[in-house]
Amino acid sequence: FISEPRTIAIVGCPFSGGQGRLGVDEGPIHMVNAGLVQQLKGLGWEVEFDGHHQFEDISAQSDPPIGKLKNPRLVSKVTEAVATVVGGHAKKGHLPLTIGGDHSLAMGTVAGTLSKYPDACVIWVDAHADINTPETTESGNIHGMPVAFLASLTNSSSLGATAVGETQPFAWLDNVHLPPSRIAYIGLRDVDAGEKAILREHNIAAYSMHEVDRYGIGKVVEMAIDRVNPGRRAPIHLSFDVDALDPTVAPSTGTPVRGGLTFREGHYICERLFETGLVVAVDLMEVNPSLEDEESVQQTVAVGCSLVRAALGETLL
Ligand code: 5AB
Ligand code: MN
Ligand code: MN
Ligand code: MN
Repeated sequence: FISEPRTIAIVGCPFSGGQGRLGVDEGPIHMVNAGLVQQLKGLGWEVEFDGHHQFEDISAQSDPPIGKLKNPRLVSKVTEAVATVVGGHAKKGHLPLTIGGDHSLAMGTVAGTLSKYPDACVIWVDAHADINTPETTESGNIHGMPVAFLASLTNSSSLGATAVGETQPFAWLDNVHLPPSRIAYIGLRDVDAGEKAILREHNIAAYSMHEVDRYGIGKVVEMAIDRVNPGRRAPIHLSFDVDALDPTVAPSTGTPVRGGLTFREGHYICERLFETGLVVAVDLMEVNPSLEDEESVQQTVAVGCSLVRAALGETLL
């Protein structure tokens, strides 16, 4: 059913419009400059990388907030383009590896995965649940909302009024549906009150740092897989926000939260998912090389590359 991809297609997404801090758009450039392509070739993959996406033709001339949402037109257009690119690679039988950029990009990556694998499930590794709706968001930053759109907990018509004749931003996502039963979180520790209500209401599989402490990461990963992928046959999309790691491990990121995953816990998740043979797409998001000192930047970029290698087959022995 899943023809095991032998080729990785790197989708570099220098994009920061889903949040307010400049620099996260430099994340993918730094990871590629750190040697990611060679590292993945070293694991035996064919690697296709045609340069970073520039989203050149995408500019929202005038992009005032709609309701609380910031840069809605730009984020909608960029993520729609990402969905097309990721879906295209997946349909060719390649494994798309998307490097961000901010996590709003996952609206595109997961939609792209679903276009090829409609029964895919998502393992979302993050300090945050990224499941705010246009109603619950306090920041208005769309990188805190991708899961709500993917799971159809909101849709384009709930954004509020746009100009007459304007295409509603995110209308392209309205017929994308990731059932809430196919999302599992690992690493949560900074979940907004509105998001907690949503997780409860939809009975979404959520393993916070409390569960990691209680059961250990080994058990948590098995529980997460079993909840979203009971027969262990469905394709898995791994969306890894580097802020899931503790800030001492990955300091250069826009919304760090203390009490996170250790270096090994983060890598274990990636290694174990790869071992299932079910991973069809990987995202590594939210590395921001403009934050913290040079050593922290190097450390964060290196850990980003090493998480990706772990998710794509690097083993310790
Ligand atoms: B990230 C917050 N929940 O909605 C919000 O880094 C943070 O992609 C979102 O996980 C963090 O603004 C988004 C407070
Ligand atoms: Mn996060
Ligand atoms: Mn939808
Ligand atoms: Mn995130």
